[in-house]
Amino acid sequence: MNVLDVAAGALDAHPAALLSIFAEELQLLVVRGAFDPAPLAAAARRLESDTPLPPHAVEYPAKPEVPQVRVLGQSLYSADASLERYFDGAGALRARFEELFAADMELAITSLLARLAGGRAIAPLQSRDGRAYAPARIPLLADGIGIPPHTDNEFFTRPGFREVKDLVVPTLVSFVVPLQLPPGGGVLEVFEPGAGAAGPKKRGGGPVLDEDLADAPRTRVAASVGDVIVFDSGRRLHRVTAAAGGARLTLSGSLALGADGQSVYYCG
Ligand SMILES: O=C(O)CCC(=O)C(=O)O
Repeated sequence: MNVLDVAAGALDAHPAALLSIFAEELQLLVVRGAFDPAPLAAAARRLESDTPLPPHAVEYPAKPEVPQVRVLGQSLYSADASLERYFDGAGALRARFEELFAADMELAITSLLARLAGGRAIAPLQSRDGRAYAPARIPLLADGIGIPPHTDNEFFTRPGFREVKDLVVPTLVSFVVPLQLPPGGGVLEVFEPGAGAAGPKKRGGGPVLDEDLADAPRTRVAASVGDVIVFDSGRRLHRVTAAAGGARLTLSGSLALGADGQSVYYCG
């Protein structure tokens, strides 16, 4: 796996790192010290205590019966085909972000990504009728909860992606901004190609499960609040181990190259 672990101050040496992920030359990028951790941690504390998040079952195609991951903002992969509720929520989410973060986080993240995008614009995804997709989502993994193994390109088969699959090249890359990391667990693991494949083969099909991955080669992503993780979530099997000793909160979103190849679009 090709990994680039770089301090935010040294990013200018890697002006097309994001494009390298789409091109499958790089799988994982960790930008250290991209943001001041204090306002991120403060937002996480508020999210945890003041405002209980609405529960959302995260319907990962890999394992829909997993315990609930709560998400502020609706993930596009759990939206229905009408997208009515998703678009209503997207506006509310932008307003909530303004209130939660001292800085304009959408601008801060897109400015960072633009430094890695080889001159491509980083633009919010818009529907054909001009409605704005959500900028990101905030999944909250309570103690004991993780995200099961999956690859994000599977989301293109979901009802919420009905329009998106015509607007972009159907390969997703994720960005993850940790807001709060638990003392144990809650670690992103990115696997080598073919990891765990023997399990579904033995079962005659279905998804790769946690128990298939015991000996699978992987990269565990050690990050801190203030860092940004960008990785080939579309093609690389990945999971987040169960949070232990506290909750894990991240501000996360998906990136895709526009169908014309000139812009990189983001959505939650
Ligand atoms: O929260 C993370 O570290 C990864 C989230 C994830 O599974 C994804 O972006 O597809």
